[in-house]
Amino acid sequence: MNETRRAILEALADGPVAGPDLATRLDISRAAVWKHVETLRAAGFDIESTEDGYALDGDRRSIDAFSAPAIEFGLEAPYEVEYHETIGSTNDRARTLAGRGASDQAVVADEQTGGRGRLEREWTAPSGGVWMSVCCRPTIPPARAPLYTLAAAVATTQAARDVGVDAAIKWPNDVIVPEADGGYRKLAGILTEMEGETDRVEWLVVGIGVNANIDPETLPVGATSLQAEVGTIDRRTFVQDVLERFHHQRSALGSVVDDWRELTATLGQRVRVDVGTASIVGEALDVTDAGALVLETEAGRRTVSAGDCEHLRPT
Ligand code: BT5
Repeated sequence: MNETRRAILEALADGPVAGPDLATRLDISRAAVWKHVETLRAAGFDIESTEDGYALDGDRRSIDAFSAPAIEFGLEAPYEVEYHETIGSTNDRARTLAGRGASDQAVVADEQTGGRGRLEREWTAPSGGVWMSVCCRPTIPPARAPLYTLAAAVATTQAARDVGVDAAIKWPNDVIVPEADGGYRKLAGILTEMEGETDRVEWLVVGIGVNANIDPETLPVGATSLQAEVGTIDRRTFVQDVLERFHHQRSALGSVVDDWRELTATLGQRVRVDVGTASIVGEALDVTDAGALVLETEAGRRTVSAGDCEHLRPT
């Protein structure tokens, strides 16, 4: 966020301040103060003109806006946010920014017109969702990159639980809402892309797509949304929660798998994992330190590092 606007918000968080006082404090003209306040209002900040000056409710939960300054305000994680009403794919945009050297940059959109899933599958992303990609430049070998995907799945599941949704992780990266009959609906998906060499990651883009305030009728069969589960949510605080939790996870990569195990619905299930042309059926026993799934099959124990996993209903 623009430094002057951040300073104005910080000043107002302590109580009302008169325009001329703000101008003196920030060493800018009164007209400039007025222009910045108008920009903040347009971004969704509820700044009133009172007898005592400009006034803002300092509680970040009271700001009902979905925009870059609103998401950055009070965000306790070091990400810069770029917001788009509509965009092709936030992952594509984050990749472009990563190619230009960006780091710790989040790209957030209300709607995507060319959202992508894994293996170039289509990702349906109408207005009302949380479509977000975070670009990072970690100093890790490529073999540890899948931990970033698990970290995003953990963060998203925790944030969904924070708004009251009984979410769980389906290996490796789907956030689902389990149903009483053993079935489940997909709430969110994650797509991680990276560039690097054999021993070093150059950049990682972690794409997180959450069906937030969306009618599931407009989504593919088998999908659900936060709105369908618990009603309309505040996307601004939800995104802040995901970013803060993701940051916490990526700062402690050694414990990501343990947190993932706590939140998964896959372990203990009979599953089918499609790995390219073959399918493996077995009981999901555990995940390795690198996030690969360990299966007990009729032919013995197998470990798969990538694939599409389906929970099979008990026979
Ligand atoms: C994923 O792929 O689950 C990863 C989705 C990542 C989307 C985010 S949004 C922000 C960022 N920008 C992007 O362009 N992408 C990322 P996969 O496991 O391959 O699942 C894709 C399959 O999920 C599709 O083939 C559909 O069957 C289904 N699907 C598509 N849209 C969906 C939705 N909104 N909700 C639930 N399921 C959906």
